[in-house]
Amino acid sequence: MKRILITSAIPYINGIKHLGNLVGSQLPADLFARYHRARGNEVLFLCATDEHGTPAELAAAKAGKPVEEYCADMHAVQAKIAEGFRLSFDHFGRSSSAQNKELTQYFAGCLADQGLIAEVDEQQVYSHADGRFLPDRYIEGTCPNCGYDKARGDQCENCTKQLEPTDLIEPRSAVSGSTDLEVRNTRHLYLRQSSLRQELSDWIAQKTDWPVLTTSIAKKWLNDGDGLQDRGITRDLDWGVPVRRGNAPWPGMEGKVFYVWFDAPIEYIASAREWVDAGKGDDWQRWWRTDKGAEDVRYVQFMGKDNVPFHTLSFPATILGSREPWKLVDYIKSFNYLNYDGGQFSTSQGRGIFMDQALEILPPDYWRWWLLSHAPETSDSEFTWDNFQADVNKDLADVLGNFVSRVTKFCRSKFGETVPEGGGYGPRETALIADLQNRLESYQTHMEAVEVRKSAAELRAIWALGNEYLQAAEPWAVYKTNPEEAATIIRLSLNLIGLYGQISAPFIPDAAQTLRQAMGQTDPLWPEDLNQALTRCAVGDAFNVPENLFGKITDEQRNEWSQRFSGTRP
Ligand code: B3M
Ligand code: ZN
Repeated sequence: MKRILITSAIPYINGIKHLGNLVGSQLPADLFARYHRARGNEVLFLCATDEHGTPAELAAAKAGKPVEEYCADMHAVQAKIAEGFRLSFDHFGRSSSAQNKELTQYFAGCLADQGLIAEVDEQQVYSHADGRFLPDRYIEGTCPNCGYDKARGDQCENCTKQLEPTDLIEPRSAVSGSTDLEVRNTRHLYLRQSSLRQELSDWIAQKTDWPVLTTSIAKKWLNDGDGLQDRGITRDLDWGVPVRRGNAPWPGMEGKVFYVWFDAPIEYIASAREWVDAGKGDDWQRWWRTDKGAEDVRYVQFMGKDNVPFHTLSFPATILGSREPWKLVDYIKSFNYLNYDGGQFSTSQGRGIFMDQALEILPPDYWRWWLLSHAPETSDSEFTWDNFQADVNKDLADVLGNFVSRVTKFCRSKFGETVPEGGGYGPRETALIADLQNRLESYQTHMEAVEVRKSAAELRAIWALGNEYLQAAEPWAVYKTNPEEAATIIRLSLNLIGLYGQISAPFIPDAAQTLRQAMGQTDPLWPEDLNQALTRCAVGDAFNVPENLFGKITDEQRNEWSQRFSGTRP
């Protein structure tokens, strides 16, 4: 039995994620977790909400709620939607947890003890009326380039020019509108990650099995020079992990918090502590400390490509720099972007389909299947309603659903709702089982290698084998002259349904469960021995006909939805 630690990038708290976010981290992580659990491995699958930083403050202000309350509410919303998609986290934590505060401060203390923290004086805009320093995007004014009067201190969204707050004409606070601003000195902590450059470079050089997307981004940042500059890990904000050196105060850092990207990955560890504190597990160090049992854990992370630099360089710098035996990631699976109907999904513009909306119109299996079978692995991929309708109807309704329906209904009408006896297998059955064996092995190989699309393609091919067999064996014709042979065909076909209920579960957990229940198999047992798996539905066992496993998406629905989701979300 292997032990596998799985984390998905933790979604920001400021709103509901779109399907592009889902397919780039949480969903493939869930696929992998479900697969490994089904193979009998010990899995710890963790995720959380990323709750600190300016975006959370801004979103809370917009919602008219105190930030703590906003985050608690949105965490509950995201957790419920995650359940809706059947994301099987062992724990869905919160980066604002007490556990993460303590660990973040602890890591900062370790890094300081190792001489890896520098204190740097900077200049920043202070607002007297607000009584606080303003992050760049909290400052508004007139763009010196195009004259737009609502340009932000980091960028003008009218002409897209990148700005410094001091470039703005008549700058004012976006919080209060006050123009009583001044540039002040402020001291910040910097993580001296440039001194870890060689160590990180050597570590990444060993990772020859990582996806090219992951290593190419990591190497670009390492070799460009500007990626591994020392980086500021503190901010002048109220909302965040207060800056402390372990459990001691940090002189000069009063009133400041750690930068959200410093504490967010530490939440991967904190989430395991939350899991234990919630009574769901009894030892988190066994997963995270190589001196406490984690040396035989395989740790796999999932994320979109924009998060790769933080996971290949920044977070490993925190871990390595602590000089303590924390578990480093073993494999980083990263994804390109999913586009939406000729453009990009966009949270800020409300463009595309968001997770809550998706569940309002179709059950999770439809989305899981389409998204995973089109995962943007080697390049960006695109969601279009035509393609979604065509592929879901073909794969789920015509191939899988149709097979199940034809076999069970035919059996019910000719032999009743129990597995018929029939005789021994002929050459066609032997050939089918050999094909299944090959396909199943390659399905497993792709799953082990975290090749999502290839895994989906194999599963689809395994479903298709059932249909092809049925088409060639023609039990409905054979029945007229040789009912015993027809019974053999149906006995094997019913067992195929049971098999599908086992091996399809990582992709389409609900439908897979329906199939297993229909065949009287409640336990998700992986077919380690295929021949044995194909006899689990024994002669005389009862089964049900699952009604409407997958309805087809009609043209009317497709037109209505593509219309409904063509604009931006209000
Ligand atoms: N919250 C960004 C994102 O959701 C960020 C990931 C943090 S992973 C530690 O894409
Ligand atoms: Zn402008």
